[in-house]
Amino acid sequence: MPGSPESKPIRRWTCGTHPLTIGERPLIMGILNVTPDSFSDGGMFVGREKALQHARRMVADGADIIDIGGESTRPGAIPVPEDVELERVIPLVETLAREGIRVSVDTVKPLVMRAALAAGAGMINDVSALTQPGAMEAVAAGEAAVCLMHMQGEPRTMQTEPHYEDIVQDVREFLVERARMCEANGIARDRIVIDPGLGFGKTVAHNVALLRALGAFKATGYPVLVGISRKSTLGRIVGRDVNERMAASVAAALAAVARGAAIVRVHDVRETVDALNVWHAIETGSYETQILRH
Ligand code: 7PJ
Repeated sequence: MPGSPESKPIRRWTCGTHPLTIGERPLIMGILNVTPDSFSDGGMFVGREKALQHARRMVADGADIIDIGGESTRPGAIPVPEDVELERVIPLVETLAREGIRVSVDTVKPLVMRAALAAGAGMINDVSALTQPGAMEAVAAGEAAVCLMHMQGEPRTMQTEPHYEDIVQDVREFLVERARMCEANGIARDRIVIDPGLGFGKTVAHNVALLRALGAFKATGYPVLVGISRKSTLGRIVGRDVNERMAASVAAALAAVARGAAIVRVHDVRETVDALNVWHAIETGSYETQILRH
């Protein structure tokens, strides 16, 4: 069966000081957005406390990693200055890492990467796959894991007529090339995760094709991360606004895991965990809870 636990190789995955095992069960990455549009009510302190509470809630609901983003990468988004991003993200990394929570930082900036690693982040999640000058060196200097994501163009313009020769081949080749480059620059293989970058310079058809072909990404040997939660492709399929896409997101996460995703990046941790636990029970015949709440 695709996605049944026996079919997945199990290995240790370096994620800073909190190693994880990849392949034993799907891992859940909970999304923590600290861009002002997500926390528009009140000043930084209120925002910070709320953000921490939300992170702890997601961990209690079964999240393995909290992905903190201080710069919006949504289509059309404008870049944020370095000092603003640092101020939004680093105090959260410090606090959560001190509490023993695994943290990933969603950034493209080498300076933010270095600060995040020094503050205890276990993973750097880079939507530009370490292509910014200095980014590769910043990650190589630490021990944390890295997620290499594919994006065509840049957030400001990426949704204007994305084009590929062959969507699956093009994206996979790019990711394998970036991963090899990382290895050549001293980032060990067991620190690398790849991500097809759903919604980043892709049409609905491209995103669906990539999800259907996740097996081709898994076959590279690198663990695959999938982020589809609440994205417009799901809106297009079900005809719903962004805040009404929970069921669609859970369905997509399940389908991604069934096709080989090792990590799913989600907003709705509790619901995703429940769905994956039920699916796992039916796949294996064992109803011992697979993903535990805390
Ligand atoms: C992704 C991401 C994704 C990874 C965002 C959103 C847009 N990082 N950051 N993969 N998406 N690795 O969540 O809608 O798909 S921001």
